[in-house]
Amino acid sequence: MRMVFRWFGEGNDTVSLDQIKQIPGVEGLVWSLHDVPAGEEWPMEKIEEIREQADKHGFHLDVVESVNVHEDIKLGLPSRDRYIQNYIRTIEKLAAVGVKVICYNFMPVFDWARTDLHKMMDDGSTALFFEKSKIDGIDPFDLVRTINHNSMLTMPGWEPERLAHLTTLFEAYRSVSEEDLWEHLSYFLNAIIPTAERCGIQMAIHPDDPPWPIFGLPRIMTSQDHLRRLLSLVDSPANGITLCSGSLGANPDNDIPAMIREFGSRIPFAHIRNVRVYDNGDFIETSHRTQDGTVDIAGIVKAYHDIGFEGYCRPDHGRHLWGEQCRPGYGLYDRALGIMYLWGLWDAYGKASQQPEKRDSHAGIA
Ligand code: CS2
Ligand code: MN
Repeated sequence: MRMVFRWFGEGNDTVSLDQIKQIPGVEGLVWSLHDVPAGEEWPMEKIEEIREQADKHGFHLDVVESVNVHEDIKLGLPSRDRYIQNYIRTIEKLAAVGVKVICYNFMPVFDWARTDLHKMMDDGSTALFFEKSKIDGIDPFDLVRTINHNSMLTMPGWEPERLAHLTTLFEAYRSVSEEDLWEHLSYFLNAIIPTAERCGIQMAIHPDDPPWPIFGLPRIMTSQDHLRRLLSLVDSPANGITLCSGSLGANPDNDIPAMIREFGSRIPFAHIRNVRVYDNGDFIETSHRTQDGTVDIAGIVKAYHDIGFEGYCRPDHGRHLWGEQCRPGYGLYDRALGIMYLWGLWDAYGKASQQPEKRDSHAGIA
């Protein structure tokens, strides 16, 4: 298991590279060009800029999250071919700087959705919360306003330019069924996977969050059956999964350890997060500790350990602790605690006997 940490870039993240450097076992950054709109080809100068910053701190940039998919591709419009060509060129450029995994998602209009970004817990921390009845009754425009007003930084997946055309988008999706969306995903994958294969990159789809349709929009990446179908669309190692335990875990019917055992090497990237799911379907993001939520984090790490997982892993989200002012879900403290819990389990499952190579060379001292 290779630990990585999501970083939004200089001036766009409250967590610094110096801080990330001090979290045990983090070897690379999960990054993106957050200011390039979906559908555009990524400029090499901007990629190089991030590379320089990462190099200075000794981090690799093997994992990108996300290269966003333009809505015209998801809608299956004729203009999609142009955007697919841009996507392909971006894959080639990323391969040229050594990227190994590209995470993406195929959710119409909205990426993840929550009703409250700072729900107060009884211990004084706050966390992202999803209230099912509220979503059923809310106007999507209000949700956009809530998300953007409650965050000091633009939330990934909720970029203003993407949401500016909300009415038109809703209109366009009215005639797109789940089967249509599958077809559009298949068209996209058949177009890009040969390039990914040739470049040595694994594409890794992120499941829908939450894993059910919202606002009447189709959602197709929500269960083990769906992930199996995804893998069969193009049967290539380059067509893989970002297995997000937090997204899938919001539906307690999803057995995540079973997915790990079934999909194995087709999971190049693990997102690990716990959620507590309530009887009425609401859920809140909790600490990573198994006992704090509904998701069997210990069982998940055990499954990864058992299959000899050598892919990348990141703590998905964290709570906001100790008064930290940060991008919702992406503070330093709780994600760092999460990493130590994950390492604790991993080591307990068998790696603890591995000692540092040399004890007499002052390794690690500046
Ligand atoms: C992430 C997603 O912050 C999050 O909830 O897990 O936004 C994820 O980055 C995208 O869905 C991947 O395309
Ligand atoms: Mn995730």
